[in-house]
Amino acid sequence: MQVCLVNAATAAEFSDTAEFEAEEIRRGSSDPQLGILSLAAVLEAQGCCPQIVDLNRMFYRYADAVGESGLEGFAELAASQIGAIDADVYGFGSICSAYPLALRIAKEVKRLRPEAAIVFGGPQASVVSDQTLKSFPCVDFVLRGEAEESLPILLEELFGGRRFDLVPGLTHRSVWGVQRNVDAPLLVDLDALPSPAYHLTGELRGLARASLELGRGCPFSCTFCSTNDFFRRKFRLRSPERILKDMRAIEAEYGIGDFDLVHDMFTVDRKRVQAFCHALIASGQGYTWSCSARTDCVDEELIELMAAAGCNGMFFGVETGSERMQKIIDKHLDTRRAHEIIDIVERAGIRSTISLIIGFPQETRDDLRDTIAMFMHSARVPLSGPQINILAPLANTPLHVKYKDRMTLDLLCSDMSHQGRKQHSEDMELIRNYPDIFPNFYLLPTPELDRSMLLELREFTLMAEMRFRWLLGAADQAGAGILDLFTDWVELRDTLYPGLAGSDLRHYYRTPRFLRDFIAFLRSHAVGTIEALKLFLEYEDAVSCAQSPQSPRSSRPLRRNDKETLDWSDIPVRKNQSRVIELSRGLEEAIDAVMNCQEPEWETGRQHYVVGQEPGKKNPAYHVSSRIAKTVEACNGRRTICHVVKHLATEFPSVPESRRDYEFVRLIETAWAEDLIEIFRSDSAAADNQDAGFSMPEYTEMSAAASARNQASIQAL
Ligand code: B12
Ligand code: SF4
Repeated sequence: MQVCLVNAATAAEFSDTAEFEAEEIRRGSSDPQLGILSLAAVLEAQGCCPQIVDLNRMFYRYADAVGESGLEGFAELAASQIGAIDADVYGFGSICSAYPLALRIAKEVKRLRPEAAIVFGGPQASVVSDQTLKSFPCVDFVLRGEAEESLPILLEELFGGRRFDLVPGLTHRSVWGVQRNVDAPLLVDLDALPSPAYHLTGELRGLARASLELGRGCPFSCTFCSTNDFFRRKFRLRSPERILKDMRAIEAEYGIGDFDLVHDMFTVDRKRVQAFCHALIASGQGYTWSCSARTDCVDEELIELMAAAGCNGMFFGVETGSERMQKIIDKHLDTRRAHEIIDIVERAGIRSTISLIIGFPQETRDDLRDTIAMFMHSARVPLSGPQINILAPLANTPLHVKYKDRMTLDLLCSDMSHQGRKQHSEDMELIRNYPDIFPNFYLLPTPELDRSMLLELREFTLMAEMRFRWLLGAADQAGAGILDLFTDWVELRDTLYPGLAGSDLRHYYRTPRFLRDFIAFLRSHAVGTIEALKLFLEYEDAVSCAQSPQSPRSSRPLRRNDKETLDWSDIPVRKNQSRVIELSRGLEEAIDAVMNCQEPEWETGRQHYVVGQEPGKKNPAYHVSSRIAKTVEACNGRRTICHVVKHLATEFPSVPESRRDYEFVRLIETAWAEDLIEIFRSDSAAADNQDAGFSMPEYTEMSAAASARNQASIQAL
């Protein structure tokens, strides 16, 4: 019996190049999907070797080859590649966001392989199994819930007695119509499961971190959540020994020591979290890891222990900053305590992600204000990052059940369900025809709040925080808060681009135009006179005026550790397309002021910074001395070391001529040591220079003599 398992696509919804090329999206979608890998490991242990199809990787290969104009054809391509795999059973994983796509692919696979069985499983198919079988004849079975025990039973029946009513958790067709068998019993001992079959896909190869399942089940009952019910609220944790065993195996095979530990709510049981941390500390392995937590299930002592055990990231679903809404959605977090926990996690040196939701039916402007205040608190804390999502009614959650008759379909739905600019027209047709199967693409009524305002607020806060969090923080501090500032901003935005809506609006916030327009708006707004804000505006101007370097052509980067001797013809180039700027005051003081909600206390005058373009870096400005600034600025990709040295001679005429070569090459070396520049060598140019009698004798001798002074001189510069 041949089985082909297809994971749920989490990347295939992107319709323009800028979207699918975004680094974070690529990174997220290259993570292995543990559900499919766990099932594959179980089947493998029973002697069946399943083939795994990774739709995300397939999408990227396809998108890279065809570009955005050909993306519409992805479902057909995926189906033809899956259909080309000779299998008796095709098992599809599912996630709400890509459920229409999965069904379109399955329909085509069924056409190509009518004799094979199509089985769906995973979080989305499980909650809409009956409707799926009723509406999509291409799907033969849905195996609901955790399937490590039930999938082998189904396969046995498929190729044996075909007594499908004996398969727990199965929804299937019978002569009486769609039948829903009783749920499969819960898997209590997760240690008994084999480790995910990472080796079948090689997906971990080349990754910096690995996902590893820590456990399943959250006992809470938030009204919008779908996972609590899926894992039947039964909190289960794998033992520390078992986790450590898997970590060691992953490190040995793939060299990875950083882990994303998957569990919806790891911190429910304090004693077990402590036991896990003590085991990690005692192991002395030095692994690092991140996890999910609730702000009411941790305190300072536990957070410090987690940090000592290698925790480097915590995800908190805080959802709303409003006490009133906390009760309405059955989350019941103390929002003041949530603010404190963000600070405690920061002090422990752990990154935190604060996830928030807007668009609840009962939400008022005051509730929204509190949520934005929570967002801004996280934005002000350097190691914290806020996320804001528009509510998506996930199928069969209490919230969906309550509002299923009042859902509306809009141009732009929740980013939870679709993050791209355009939904495929065939998806749209399915979504329109089957609201019960795809409710997550709909929006709920928000009688107290204008829905288009909410959609724009989400784009605005998210993009502004991502691109200029400190400027946003200063603006928040200066006036009545970001929500009111946003209202003023939208008035202007609407005059600039009247009628901008839907995916065009989402796109606008991702373009440099937004930054330009918003900066201009702030200058004309009352908050623009505030000291810290003025400095951030100066910063944005300086960055936009400064030039990025050129990439040198046909040359190879030198590696510092190889200790190769530099040559006059080598080309030093600023790293990460960085720019060099000069500001009238210290950026650090302005950032401190925003972090602490105070007025800045300026202690310094003009300052220099190298500003890199490193995606995701919170403060990309690196403080340097004026000499290093001039040096790095001169490394524009068009000058050789020889030309940079000549250029610096004009910048620093007071340096005696006899010392210039040495001093200026030392500056280049220092910038290299500080990782501000890279040095490229064109082998032909080096040979040409030698022929022409160029060499760097003074530099190499003096450099050796000066190496002991290296550290001191870096600090002095
Ligand atoms: C890691 C994760 C991700 C990763 C990887 C996705 C993945 N599928 O693994 C990333 C970051 C990419 C991701 C993204 C999203 N995620 Co997510 N994610 C998770 C998370 C936290 C863990 C998944 C996991 O590894 N679970 C452990 C494994 C063992 O369980 P499992 O995957 O469910 O698999 C079991 C069963 O489902 C079943 N099964 C699975 N596949 C198959 C296939 C067959 C044939 C069969 C028979 C059975 C079967 O058997 C498996 C073993 O028991 C879950 C929550 C959770 N705790 O599960 C949410 C979850 C899957 N995500 C969810 C959502 C909504 C999203 C997003 C759409 C929204 C968002 N913005 O976060 C995006 C995707 C869209 C996008 N473009 O980005 C929802 C899905 C709800 C739903 N009804 O579909 C979940 C359940 C969380 C929630 N909020 O409720 N996610
Ligand atoms: S605490 Fe998190 S995982 Fe648990 S029910 Fe609430 S939202 Fe879901």
